[in-house]
Amino acid sequence: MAAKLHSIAGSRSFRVNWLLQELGEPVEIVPYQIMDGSLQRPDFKAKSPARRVPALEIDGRVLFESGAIVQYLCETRTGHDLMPAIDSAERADWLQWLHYPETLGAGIQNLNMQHLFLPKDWMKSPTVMGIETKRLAIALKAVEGALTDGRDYLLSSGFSAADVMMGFTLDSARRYVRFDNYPQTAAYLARLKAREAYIAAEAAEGPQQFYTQDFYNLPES
Ligand SMILES: N[C@@H](CCC(=O)N[C@@H](CS)C(=O)NCC(=O)O)C(=O)O
Repeated sequence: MAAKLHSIAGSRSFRVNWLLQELGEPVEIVPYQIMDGSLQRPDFKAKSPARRVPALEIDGRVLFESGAIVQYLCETRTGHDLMPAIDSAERADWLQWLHYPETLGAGIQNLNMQHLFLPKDWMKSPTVMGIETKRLAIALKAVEGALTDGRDYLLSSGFSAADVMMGFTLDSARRYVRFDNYPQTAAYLARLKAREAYIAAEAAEGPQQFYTQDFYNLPES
């Protein structure tokens, strides 16, 4: 039976969608929208207590929290190179890069709230926007630093599930921080987006509907 992914196109559920494509696992996408109340439906609350996506129905249970789902899939599926072995020298790096995208994600989420979802200008705070943009720019330096030795992916051994967690996140971060000062990161993101599984995941979930601009500037102060 195909896994069922509760998903909003272009949200963190993309990580799980993409990983399932990398693994060649069949997936049925159950679509939601961020602002239409669909996340509040009682049947969804039973699957995701914080009423967030992703939630994944798989192996006779439901899992929420994207990083945990990605790690679970890597640990329960075989015949892939998406996770270094537990006794490998790269395992700790893998865990670090698997979870670091949520540091970036927290900032992106706050910026999404400010730029996209607060309905009235008086609700928005230029101070919060400025601080969160700066914090995101600082957090991105770690990614650029990890790639400066010329490696193609976060681990020197090659592509892994940590890149799946990071790739989606960078594609959102670029809406708020220009990547001109992060050339390795920009090239890395382009490399990830060219992957067959990434393209298949995009096609499976359809276009995202909340970003209407390629880049969001800070308001004039
Ligand atoms: N740490 C969680 C965060 C989940 C999360 O916040 N998902 C967002 C979409 S990217 C969501 O469902 N937001 C709906 C809301 O905040 O109401 C994860 O990685 O799964």
